[in-house]
Amino acid sequence: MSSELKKSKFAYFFDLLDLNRNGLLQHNDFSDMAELVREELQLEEGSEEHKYVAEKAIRLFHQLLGDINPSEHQSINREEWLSFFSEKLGDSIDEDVLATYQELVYLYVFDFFDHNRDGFITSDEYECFFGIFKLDEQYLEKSFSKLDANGDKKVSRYEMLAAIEDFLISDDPDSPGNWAFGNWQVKPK
Ligand SMILES: [Ca+2]
Ligand SMILES: [Ca+2]
Ligand SMILES: [Ca+2]
Repeated sequence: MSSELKKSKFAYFFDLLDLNRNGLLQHNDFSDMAELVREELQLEEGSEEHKYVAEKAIRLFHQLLGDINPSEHQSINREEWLSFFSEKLGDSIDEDVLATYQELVYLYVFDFFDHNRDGFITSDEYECFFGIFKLDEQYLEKSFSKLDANGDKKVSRYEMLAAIEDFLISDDPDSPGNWAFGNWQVKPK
């Protein structure tokens, strides 16, 4: 069992990654995401950089498939997702699972959006993240300010990793990291 707060964050994260919003995490959610990033970064189709983005996008999906072992081939449903994360990051925390997903989520949501590769996410770069995942922009500013713990108008790797950890395991409704990916209380469109 895990708290209602955690459950709603896990559910929100599933809905966010389910890019085509069909209730299943499948290969195309991750490859389409890579394609959107390719367009955004204006990478040439088939270039080394494009391949790098595509491979990295799929890594998260492959880890999920290996860990969740879904009943349908290459397709993870919401129940399977929730039961995996409730078991591993619920009342007792599996530190290995936490470390693995903290890093993968970091690579998935941070690295891609650091367009100028300076090691920081600015609010413009974060806006692009909101755009690709079709998140409600009215929460953009609030989310960004929660992530930016030291208030220097940019989010460092350290700030992002701390926020992701909070997002994944914090039971505190006031924890700023709950806001890492927008407002988890509102289902993404
Ligand atoms: Ca989907
Ligand atoms: Ca940057
Ligand atoms: Ca900062």
